[in-house]
Amino acid sequence: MARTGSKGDVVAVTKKEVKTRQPREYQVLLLNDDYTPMDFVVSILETIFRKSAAEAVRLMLEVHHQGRAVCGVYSRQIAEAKVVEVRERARAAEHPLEAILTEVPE
Ligand code: TYC
Repeated sequence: MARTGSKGDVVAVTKKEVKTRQPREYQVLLLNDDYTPMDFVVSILETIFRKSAAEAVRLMLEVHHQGRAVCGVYSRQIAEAKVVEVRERARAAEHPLEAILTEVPE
């Protein structure tokens, strides 16, 4: 880019740095409750979070015992869609299962 300097001469202006940021990532967590059947949670983990049968059982038990567990890490748009999908599937089956999203710290 060319600009006119203070004495009227033409000086070149060069941008030294282009700052970039990694896109933020979001964890989707499932929350425990006393009513949602274990096999329903396993099927949510297999279908919405694409876990193997063994990993789905392991994660379901982690939620059951610890109260919550990270089930996947996604872009914000995908993470929000997963939370909505869990809620819709759970409500359609009349289960209180809840999912939440948290930002992965930079
Ligand atoms: N605690 C539930 C039960 O005993 C099972 C469960 C696991 C519910 C994980 C929710 O996210 C959950 N039936």
